Order: sequence, then structure tokens, then C-alpha cells
Amino acid sequence: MNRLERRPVTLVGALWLVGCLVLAATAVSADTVQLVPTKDNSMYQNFGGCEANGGGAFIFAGNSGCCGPRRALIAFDIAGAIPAGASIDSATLDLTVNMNPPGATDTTISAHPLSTDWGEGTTDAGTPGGFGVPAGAGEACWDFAFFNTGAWATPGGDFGAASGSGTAGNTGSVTSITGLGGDVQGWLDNPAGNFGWALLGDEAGNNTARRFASREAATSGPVLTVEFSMPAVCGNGVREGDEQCDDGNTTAGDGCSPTCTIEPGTAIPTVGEWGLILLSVMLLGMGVLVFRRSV
Ligand SMILES: [Ca+2]
Ligand SMILES: [Ca+2]
Repeated sequence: MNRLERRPVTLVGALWLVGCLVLAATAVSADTVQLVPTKDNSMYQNFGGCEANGGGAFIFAGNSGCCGPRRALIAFDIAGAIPAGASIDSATLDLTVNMNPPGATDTTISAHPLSTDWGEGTTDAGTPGGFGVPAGAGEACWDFAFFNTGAWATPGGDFGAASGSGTAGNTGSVTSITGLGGDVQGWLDNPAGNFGWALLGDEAGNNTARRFASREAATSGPVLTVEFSMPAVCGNGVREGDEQCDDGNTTAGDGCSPTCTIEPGTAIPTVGEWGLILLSVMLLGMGVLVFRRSV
């Protein structure tokens, strides 16, 4: 048996333990990314055909003064921008309002995770764009996720309960939809299930619609801001998060366990920690000398 593997706790070991506890753990790494959409589009109810605006500079959500609601569709490549295994701390979708109905007051826009994939297409309804134009092949519209080969199970889009919401003011304001971290985490962990969100306005009232800049707009397009952290990795030689130690391996019995907890009675200091111990012993020795000379 290696004498270092079963050494009882000694003064040196005790000093090392104290040193370990004094040294603060390195924070788990955190980062922020900002994503632009991979696709966005709008769906328009009650126009008789199947209107869309996938290639246009605007997306719409809410009720106009006539004609029923509009809903926006928007998606982001989460797994392409955030490392696998990351823990999502928050996600916020910012949309810039560039048109509102006359006399409009603040209204709520909610984001609902979609359960069916959909098409963006290239049709452009121009300006103001609020009525859409007939969808092209493969483009989403009120009745179809992909016109005209794949219908939504429910006209208007297949989506779940709202996972986040924000307040939309009038032209020039930014609507921040918060609370989207859970969806983003799910899509990072399961990219095949990432179909983005349907954005809904207040569909019970009139004149609640808002027009937002789309990803095709020259400026002020949608931005998804995601804050995430990388978990501590035991065995990488860096003490992180809740790790009590990290000696660069995941070997048991060498003082630092395979889960990076201190193994009582088997502690083996690293080179840096030996330095700390040496310094402690020197300071202790100096203290003893000073004490002896003073008595
Ligand atoms: Ca688009
Ligand atoms: Ca580590």
C-alpha cells in the first residue's frame, strides 16, 4: 500500500485542510449569448385564404380593429449557440415595436412553445403588411404549418401554455418577454423538439395588435438573450462551484474523491498547497521564536 494513501490525519494534513477551506472556490463559469432568429413569420386569421409574411420586415401579434388576430412565429438555434450540458439561468426575447393602432394602450404579448415544426417561406407583404399575402409553398399560415402539405392540428398553431410574457408599448418601445429559460433549457437538451414560440397578443380586445421588426428588418430585429452557466467538472484541476477539492483526476483514495470531496485521513496536498503549508509552518515557527524571546 502506498504510504500516502492511508496516512492518518497529521498536523500537516490538518493545516492543508484549513488551507483548502480558506481558499474560496472558483465560481462556476457563466456566460451570456445573444441570438437572432433562424426564422420568423406571421399568421393571419379570417382572410379567407392562407396569408403569411415570412420574408417581410415585420411580424405581428394581437387583434387589429378588424379581421381577427395575428400571431407571430419565431425560432432560434439554441443548440448551435450554447454548449451542451449548460445550465440556462435566464432567457429574454426583445422585440421592437414599430407600429401600433391609434389610441393603443400597453398590452401583453405572451410566448407559447410550439409543438409542431413550421415553415418561414419568402413571401413579403410589404408595408404596412398587416393583412399578409397568400402563403407560398411550405410557408406557415393560419391553417397550415407548411402550406399546403402540412396542416396544424389546431388552426392558428400547435402550442402549449404561455411560458413567458412582456408588456408592449407603442412605436419605438421594446417589448421584453421574460421567463423563457425553461423552454431554452428544454431545447438545448433536446434540439429535435425546438420549434420556437408562437407570440400572441390580447385576442379578446380590439386594436391590441403590435407590429414588430422581423429578422428581415434592416435594424432592431428580434434578439434572444440567454444567460447560462457551465457546471463544475470534477477532475479538471480547477476547484469550482461546490467542489471541496480538485486534484486533476477522479481517482479514489488520493485525498480528493471521484466527486471532488475531501477524503478524510487520506489527504495529499498539491504542489501549490504544499507551498501554503510551508508558509504556514514558517509563520508558526517565527511565532514560536518571537514568543520564546519575549518570555
Ligand atoms: Ca421572416
Ligand atoms: Ca473542477
